[in-house]
Amino acid sequence: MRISRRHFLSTAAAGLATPALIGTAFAAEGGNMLPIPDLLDLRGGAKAALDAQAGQTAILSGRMSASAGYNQGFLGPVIRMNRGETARLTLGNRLHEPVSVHWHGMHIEGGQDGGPHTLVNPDEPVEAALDVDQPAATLWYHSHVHERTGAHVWYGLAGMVMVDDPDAPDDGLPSTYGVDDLPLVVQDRVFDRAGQLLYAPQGPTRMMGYRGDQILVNGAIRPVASVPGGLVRLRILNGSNARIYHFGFADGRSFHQIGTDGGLLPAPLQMNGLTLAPAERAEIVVDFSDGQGVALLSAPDTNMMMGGMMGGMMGGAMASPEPVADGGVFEVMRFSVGAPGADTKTTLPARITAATLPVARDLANLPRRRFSLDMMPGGGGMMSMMRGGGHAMAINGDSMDMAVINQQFRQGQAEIWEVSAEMMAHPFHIHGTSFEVLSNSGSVAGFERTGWKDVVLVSGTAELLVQFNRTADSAAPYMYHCHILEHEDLGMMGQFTVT
Ligand SMILES: [Cu+2]
Repeated sequence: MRISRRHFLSTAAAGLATPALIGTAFAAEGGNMLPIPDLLDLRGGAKAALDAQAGQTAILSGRMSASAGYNQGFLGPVIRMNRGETARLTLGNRLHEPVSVHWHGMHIEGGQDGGPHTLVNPDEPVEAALDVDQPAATLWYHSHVHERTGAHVWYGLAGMVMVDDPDAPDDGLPSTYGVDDLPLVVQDRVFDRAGQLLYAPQGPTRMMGYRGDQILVNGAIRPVASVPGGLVRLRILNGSNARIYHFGFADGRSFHQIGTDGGLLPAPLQMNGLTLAPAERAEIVVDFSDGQGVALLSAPDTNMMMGGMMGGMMGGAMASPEPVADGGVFEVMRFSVGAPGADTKTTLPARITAATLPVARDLANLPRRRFSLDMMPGGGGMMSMMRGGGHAMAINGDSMDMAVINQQFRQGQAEIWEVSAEMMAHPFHIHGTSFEVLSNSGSVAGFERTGWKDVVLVSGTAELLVQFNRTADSAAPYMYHCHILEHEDLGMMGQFTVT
């Protein structure tokens, strides 16, 4: 569901007079400096350790919360890799349960993919070697253990990946990490009265996805980024379990999108509003050369089952705080603008070198498959679904079963997937490749707007052009699933081989 410019602006305008400060219990929070994650730089053959560990983190000031992270107490470093190299890591686990490290968006073999069959058990380090061969892109990594992904990501087992292509032309885009090229991992969270991160989906908050009333960027609540007075590139990852953001700036300024999930677009795309569903990424360039600071806002997430009727009906049974903002726009973070630096860019190139993939395009002759994202498989009814355990949701009627391979594909064979969503919009993700969105809800956005994707928000039916150039066997198959993590954990996932 793309929000139109007019819709965003009218919603934003309504919210601007009285900015809906969110999280009433901790309304004074926010305003700290944006944390810039450490870089774990694997370029040039450097090898590094990535250890899942428990933490105690002051996300709310003065209150420590149990949390988890990779190499740190909450979230993880930005991991940087070069195309054409093998990225090597030793994956460790100092927690008390198995985790994994799924490389979301990477075109790597099933055995390298870090899905639910390739666990990292406590105190049993695993050597990982990732053969990086895809266009430069903003990707991410997170734990992906069947029925535990929602909890793992919520408590912090996630981080960003930047793939660089040393052979790609330098299009003059802002690219100084942490200065004019900023990673922004946007997540919503719930805290209990003691200030502890709280993950307790049940009833409607489980069925519609678990959303929080506090917005974190790189682990800090509504932070402030100090940026140079010129062009600044923002690599935005929606790392939330379920929340869809409709971003825009408080002063209505336009910005340019330059990249989507799988890499760069053919040309900068001017816009005022940007929708990102869970796990989607966007690279945008914002012009701060006027020196004016500004807040990044989001319109509320309206992706509710049956138009929110469930939430209203079950309101008294809500097990967690209400989602952010009752109908209001809310603040995500702010930017304060300093002087331009020596390397600050001031003009965007008219064309950029788009990501390319070798995919057959004789669309009329391609095989088709259908995928139905089912919230009520077997017609078991609402109450049975709400009580249901790991099998309450499904794809094509089949709930995720670790012992069943749901589909088989041929390496290098392009196909058209027709994916349809039931009862809500679902962000559909495919492991192991990037795809092109041929149509969505009956409209054709075009490659120049969508680029290569690995997540698409499906409301109605989407047609995807899909081709796998790597393989996955039945010991470590790829997954396709809804990236509302509560839906994934409830079984809206399937697994497949590519041979
Ligand atoms: Cu879903």
